[in-house]
Amino acid sequence: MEEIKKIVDKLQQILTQDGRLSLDENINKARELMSAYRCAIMEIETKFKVLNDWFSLQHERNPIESITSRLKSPESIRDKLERKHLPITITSIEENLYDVAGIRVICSFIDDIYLLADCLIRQDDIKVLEVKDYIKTPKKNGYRSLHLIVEIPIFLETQKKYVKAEVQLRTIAMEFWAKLEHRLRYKKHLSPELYNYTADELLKCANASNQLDYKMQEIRNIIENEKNK
Ligand code: 0O2
Repeated sequence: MEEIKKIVDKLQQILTQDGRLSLDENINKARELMSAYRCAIMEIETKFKVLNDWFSLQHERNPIESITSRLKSPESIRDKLERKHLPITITSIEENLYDVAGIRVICSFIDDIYLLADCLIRQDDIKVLEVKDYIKTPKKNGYRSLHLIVEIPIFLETQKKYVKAEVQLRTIAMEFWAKLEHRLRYKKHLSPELYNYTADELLKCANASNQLDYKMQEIRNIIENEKNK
C-alpha cells in the first residue's frame, strides 16, 4: 500500500504540472489503476510460482531461478507518454502503456524460457496481446529477452477488470548483461569515440554470454538424455 501511495503522490505531482490536469477528481482513478496493476503482478507471479512447483514435482527441476516485479515509476511513465506524443492522463496510461506492471522471470536455460512462456500463453484466462522475441531477433545493441504483453483478469469486489502487463523472460546470463548495460548506458559523459567503442564491446559481451547460454543448454541436454536412457 505504501508503494502505491508513493506512486500516486508522484503521479499527482507530474500530472498537475503546468496545469495539464487537475488530478483531484482523478486521484481515486489513479489509486485504483495502480492497485489493479499490483494485483495483476500478484496473479502473474503466482502463475509462475505454480508452474515452478509443478515442474519441480514432475520433472525434479525448477525452471525458474527468480522472479522480480515492479510498477513503472511515474517519471518513466511520463517520459514514455511524452516520447510517444500521447496525452499525460490516467486514461492514457491505462489505454496506451502496456508495461506499467512488469514481471521478470529469470530462468537457468533458454529452453525453459519458451517452455514457461508456452505454459502461460495456454492458460485460458490469459490473453496475449504481443510477443517480442528479442532472443530470436536480438536488439542491435545485443539485448536479449522474451517479452510477452498480456492481459489478465483480476477479480475485485464487484467487478472483473482486465489489466495489461509485460512479462520479461530471460536467462541468468541475459539478466547479467542487461543489468550492467542498463547501468553503463546512463554514463553519459563519454566522447562519441568512447561511446561507440563501449557499445561494440558490450555487443561482444552480449554475444559471448549468448554462446555461454547455448553451451549450458547443450550440456544440460546431454545430461538429460543420459538420464532418460
Ligand atoms: P523500465 O525501467 O523497465 O520501465 P514500445 O512500447 O515497443 O515502443 P518499449 O516499451 O521500449 O517500446 O519496449 P521494449 O523495447 O520491447 O522493452 C522495454 C523494456 O525492455 C525496457 O523497459 C527494459 O526493461 C527492457 N529493455 C529493452 N531494451 C533494452 C536494452 O537495450 N537494454 C536493457 N538493459 N533493457 C532493455 P524500460 O521502459 O526501458 O524501462
